Parts: sequence; structure tokens; C-alpha cells
Amino acid sequence: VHPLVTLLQREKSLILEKEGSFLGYEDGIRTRLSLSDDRPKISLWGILKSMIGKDMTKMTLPVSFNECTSLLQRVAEDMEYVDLLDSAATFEDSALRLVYVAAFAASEYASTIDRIAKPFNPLLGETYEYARPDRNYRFFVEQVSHHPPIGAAIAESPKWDYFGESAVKSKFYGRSFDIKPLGTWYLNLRPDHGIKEELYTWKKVTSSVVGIITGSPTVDNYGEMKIVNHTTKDSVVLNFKPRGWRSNSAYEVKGEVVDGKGVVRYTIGGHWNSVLYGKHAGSGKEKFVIWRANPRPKDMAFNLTTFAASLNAPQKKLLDWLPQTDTRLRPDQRAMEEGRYDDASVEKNKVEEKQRAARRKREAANQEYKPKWFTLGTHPVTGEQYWVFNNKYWYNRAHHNLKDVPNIF
Ligand code: CLR
Repeated sequence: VHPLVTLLQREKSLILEKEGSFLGYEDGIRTRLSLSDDRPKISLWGILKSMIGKDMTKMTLPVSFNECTSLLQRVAEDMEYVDLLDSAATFEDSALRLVYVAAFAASEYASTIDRIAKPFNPLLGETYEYARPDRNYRFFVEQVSHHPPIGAAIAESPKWDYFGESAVKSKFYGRSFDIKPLGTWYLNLRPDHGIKEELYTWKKVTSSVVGIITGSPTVDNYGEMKIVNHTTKDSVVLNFKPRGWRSNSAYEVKGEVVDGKGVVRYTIGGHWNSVLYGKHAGSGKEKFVIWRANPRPKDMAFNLTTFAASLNAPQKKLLDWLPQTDTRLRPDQRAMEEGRYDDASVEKNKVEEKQRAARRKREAANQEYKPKWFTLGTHPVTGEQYWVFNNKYWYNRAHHNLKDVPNIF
């Protein structure tokens, strides 16, 4: 963990501590599932071919197509390489900070490889928290809308806050299954040099399952990702190349970091599944490694990464602190993780029916649904609508004051 140097950093550090963010996380992290993966091997095309033109929310698939994570936890997977943000904050040169912020934005795609499975669709009001005392950050996400499905998330650490909306538009085209993220992601960075907090924004690229018809499905991520430092006007467009039909450009990503005066300062290149390099523009300098993907464990159930395996762990001490809306307490997902697939299917129907009943009740009473931990606001810099954290979750949690959340499972 990088040492704190500025007032802003120490202020945030104090908040994390004062609000007891790490209470319950004393048991350490789980790095494996006990399960060995014995899901039935079914042809994806066999079941999907009747669903061309549909989006993911309209597909009813057997639970064996699921993995034992939820979409809320998939957002939390963005946290695997947050050390890049801590590093970004240490550089005096804003262009170099952007190199590391860009690498962070690209790093989340490494975990998508070999994960051809549907994460559980979060229930309305479902929440998920994940804090790491060893890395000094906390993460929180709430499902704020069901139709369309939207998750609002915020991660906080002394040197940065990362927040945004997880919402996707998906469509099955036959050849490919495309998932297009819609929301903007925000990063407030508190650099070691200078007192100003900087704002960065970007949008995620399209994820796509290709090779469905040929029987060798794989996840590709492609498109342009423009990352802007609104404070200094530095920017970079990362170009994620589509795999191509001979896979010759698989995983390739590259971009140029341009400063506020329009001068190219660094180039970034490499592969989003393995390693990214940076190079100082113009000079004969050597390229340097910005980021390397963590090794993928062999024979992990659902092909989860080591990081992903930690997400749904029902750590004993933690259970005392969680609200009843936390994903870790969701019975269908728990069954899935323990390899009880039939139970998972039964429990999934139950919680979904409960969700429908709650909606009917709201409709009958003419009540509008209001998320508990986020409200919609207008961002002062981008002018876009975004989800503002009401800052009450961790404080209430520390005071064991999370009893009045709905019973959704
Ligand atoms: C990609 C990174 C984004 C968040 C995000 C949202 C939706 C995820 C996607 C990521 C990865 C691919 C994904 C998708 C939902 C469904 C899709 C998991 C994590 C899978 C591969 C589709 C499986 C198809 C079934 C028919 C089996 O920040």
C-alpha cells in the first residue's frame, strides 16, 4: 500500500477508518471454491438458436448456464487491479497518471476470458459490499432498477473514488451475443503532488460472445474507450481490436496519451488478457510494463479468477455485519456455488416470484420504488445524470443499523 502524503488523502483515510469499513473482514480472503465444476456440458448453440434477436433479460436459460457470481459482483471485479490507481496517484506528470488510469480501465477485461456463463441477475434492492483492509479500499453496489437492470456502484480509497452505473444493452445476433455497457464511469484521483482532486471519465467497451455456432465460444471485448482527465484535459483513446475471424488481432489494445496541448506524450500497447506496455513518446526510451494480468488458476470451478473466488465467501465474522440484502446471503447463488444446481433453480424461482409479488404490491398501492443508498443527480462537470451515493451505508453498518432494509431473498 502506497503511503499517504496529502491532506485530501488523509481525510479520506480517516473516513474509511471512522466508518468501520473493515469491520468483519478479519477472516482474510478466500482464494478457491471447494467445488469442482461438474456442470453438464451443453451446446450453447443448441439452446440459443431459438432466441435470435432477444436480449439477455428476455432469455430464460437453465441455471446450468449461470456462474456463481452476480452482476453486482462482476462490477466488484473491477477492483482486482486498483493498485494501478494507487500508482497513478504517485506520478507528478499528469500524462503518466493517465497511462496508469487507462491501464486500470483496460485491466478489468482480463477476467472475462473463459467465463462463458451468465452471472445472476441482481434483485431490485440487492446490495453487495466488498472491503479490503490489506489494500485500504471499500466497494459498494446496489441494484437501483430492475427494468432496465441498473446497478449503482462506488469504491473509495484514500487516493481515489471510482463510481458509476452498471447497465447494459444486450442482444443475441446468432453469430455473436453482444453486451454493450451504457453508463459513464467516474474517477476522482487525489495525486500525491498538488492539492487538486482530478476527475477522469470513460465508458466501457462492448463485450461479445463469439464462436457460438462453431462450438468454441469465447469472450471478445472491442471498441474505442476514450478516457479523459477533465482537470488537465489530457486524454487517451484506447482501441480494443475485434478478434477478427482468424483471431490474428485477438486481445490487442493500443492508444496514445495526448496532453492538454495536443502533444502525444506516451503510447500504450499490449494485450488486455496478459500485459500492457507504455512508451515515452519521441525519445528512444525502452518500453516499460504498466500492468500484468494475475495468473489464472487451473481447474477453478466456473473458470473464476482467484479474485472472483473471494467475492461470495460467507466469512464468519463478516456475516454479523451484512444487511439481509447482501448477495452473499442469496440462497440460489449459494446453492450454485456449492454445486446444488437443482436447489439453485428452485431457489431462483422463489426469489424471483417474491420480487414479482413485491412489485405487484407497490403497483396496487401506487408506490414508486426508491433506491435506498443512491439518488439521481446531475454531474457538475459532465452534465450527465449519475447516481449519487448518499453516504449512509457504511455509517449505518458500523452502528448495526441496517435492520430496516427489505427482505428480498
Ligand atoms: C464485462 C465488463 C463490464 C461489466 C460486464 C457486464 C456484463 C457482463 C460482461 C462484463 C462480461 C460478459 C458477460 C456480461 C453479461 C453476460 C456475459 C458475463 C463483466 C456472458 C459471457 C454471456 C453468457 C451467454 C450465455 C448465453 C451463456 O464492466
